[in-house]
Amino acid sequence: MSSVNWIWNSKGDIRIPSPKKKPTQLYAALFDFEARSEEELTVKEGDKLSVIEKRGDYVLAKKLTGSLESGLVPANYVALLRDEFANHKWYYGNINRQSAEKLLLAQQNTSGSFLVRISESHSDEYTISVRNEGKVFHFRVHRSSIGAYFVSDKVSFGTLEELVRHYQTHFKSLGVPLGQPCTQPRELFDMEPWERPKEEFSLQKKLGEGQSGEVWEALWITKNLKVAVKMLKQEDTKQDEFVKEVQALKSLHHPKLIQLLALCSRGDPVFIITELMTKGSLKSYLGSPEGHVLTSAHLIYMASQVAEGMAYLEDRSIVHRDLAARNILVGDDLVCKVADFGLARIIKDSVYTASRNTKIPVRWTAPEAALHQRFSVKSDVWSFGVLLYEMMSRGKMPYDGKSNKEVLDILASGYRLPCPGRCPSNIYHIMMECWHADSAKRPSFHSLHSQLDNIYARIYFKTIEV
Ligand code: ACK
Repeated sequence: MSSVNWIWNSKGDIRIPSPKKKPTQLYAALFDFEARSEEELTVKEGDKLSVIEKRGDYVLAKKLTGSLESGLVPANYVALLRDEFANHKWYYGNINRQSAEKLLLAQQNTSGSFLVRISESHSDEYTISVRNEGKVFHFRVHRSSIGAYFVSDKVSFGTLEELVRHYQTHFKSLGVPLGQPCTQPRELFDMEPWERPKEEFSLQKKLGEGQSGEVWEALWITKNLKVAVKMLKQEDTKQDEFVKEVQALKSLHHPKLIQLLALCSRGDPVFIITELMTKGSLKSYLGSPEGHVLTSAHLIYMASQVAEGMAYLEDRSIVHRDLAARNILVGDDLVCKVADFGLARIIKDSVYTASRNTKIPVRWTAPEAALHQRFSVKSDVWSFGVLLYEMMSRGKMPYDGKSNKEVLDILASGYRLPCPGRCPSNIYHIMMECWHADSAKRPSFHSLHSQLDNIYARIYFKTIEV
């Protein structure tokens, strides 16, 4: 087990140390890019950049010559300079299949337009994506054991450039002609549709204060739609936190996850526009008169929806890291949605190591995450158990009266939260499974969803009593 230097702050929360710095990587800009906001970086084709980190569809890059400024650049505007391909117009580096298709099918491209990208499943291989008669075809470029490039094992090439040139002149052997390299649309295809002017929103009622700023109910005037506006003061927010939250929200679509609708990212404060949930957070709902009359059946129905939303994140290896009743929003007819992806990270490995001085919600956090920063889908499952406890106890604070340090100590000695009064034993059994000391033995969100759904169905059809 690694020894970690964690420190208690005055409130008893744990602040976690910075991980070791990753070496920077050298990139080149493939196209001119004009910054549209302060957090973006203007680059000229050919500029050499060091990439500090990837953030969704963007990279945080620093110029290596001239002004030495840093900022966000769309990931498809840069290519890793580990190879000679970065200088080719057809080389699009690390873009996925979907983005390649979107680009190639855009107006400015025609049959024969093509690009080469890094293969999604094998990072040392490439894929040629070609447009032909309104469709996009993808050809995997394999590497032989001696490093040669080939599409068909009948003919191989020393470099990717030779391979591309070959197929540009030998149309038939690929089946579809390779013509001109794909050209970029002038406007940015990803960020623009989300960005709206602030004048389109009329603020109507302050709903409350979240961790990162005020939340308002507003009217989206042009759409005549009631929405929630989360305001982020630039001085209070780390720009990178904001970008992470937005990137995570943009790519996720599920009826049990709060949907991002628009952004006003110019000026201060920044607005994040999401769907409005009429009953507010589950935490406050549980404490309201309406919340007090909820039966176990209602609560199980709601918990099952949360598990469903979390199963969607589980499938994408996305760790929420702050799953709790305060981050679930309730709508009409007891609809529940998972919100606040401020702490979410898209992870490639199954365990994410938290970075920087992130404050963690100890009472909801699995011991291996609180003590050793081992955040994973399974640490979210632990938090789901605590959320179930909050629900079944109608909003009680978990481990009430104990300090964060005491909580960690008693958990280490095997103690677990007790069964709340009126909580059916099969639901408490699920909570206890979520709190298994061995994270691998905790259930998946898919299994939690189906267990809760089954229990709900059995109550509903009166085959069991609670
Ligand atoms: O518990 P609440 O009433 O529900 O108070 C908090 C407050 O804003 C600060 O987070 C409420 N809130 C946050 N997002 C939304 C939303 N999308 N719809 C409705 N209320 C929201 C939350």
